Amino acid sequence: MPKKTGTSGTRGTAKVRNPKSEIRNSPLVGVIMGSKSDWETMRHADEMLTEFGVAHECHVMSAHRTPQLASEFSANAASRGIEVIIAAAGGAAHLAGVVAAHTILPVLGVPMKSDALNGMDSLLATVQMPAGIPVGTLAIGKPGAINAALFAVAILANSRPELRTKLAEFRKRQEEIVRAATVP
Ligand code: RP5
Repeated sequence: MPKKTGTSGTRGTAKVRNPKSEIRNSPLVGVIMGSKSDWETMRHADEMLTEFGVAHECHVMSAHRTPQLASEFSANAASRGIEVIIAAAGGAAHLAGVVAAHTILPVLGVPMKSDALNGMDSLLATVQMPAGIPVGTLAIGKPGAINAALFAVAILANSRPELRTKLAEFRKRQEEIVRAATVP
């Protein structure tokens, strides 16, 4: 059963994930997605941010179904203390680009795997931003969701030594798992 995601990003009633975060109590990362149907993929970003103890929030909002909400959320994110936005969408996936147009915060785009074109449409719509308004685009689907969270952690770690240490430990654990792996 997917966890509940709110849509009230600009109204101060959103649930803060990881409220006991040792990094900070108010959201540092805003994770938004075009549809509730994206949550099954984007919960992996939520889980990774939680693993790193980064306070964040998750919302459903759409560039085409709720354009005003998406614009307000992006325009207000920096003043609310958010430092990175992760935006996921599928199909004609313009959410990350629209968000990036309204903020100078770093925006990471995650293309969702679509039924019609297996996510190629989402990938191209997210990655092919004309020069001037960048969207840092990750891989299609679950790997992109996980890496968007890790990328956000890396950005935040520039000014937070405790996060830098956690990221280095994460890499070390990953390396140890691969080194210890055997095949039948
Ligand atoms: C996009 O359309 C969403 O990001 C989603 O990936 C896709 C399909 O949405 P639903 O029709 O499942 O709500 O806006």
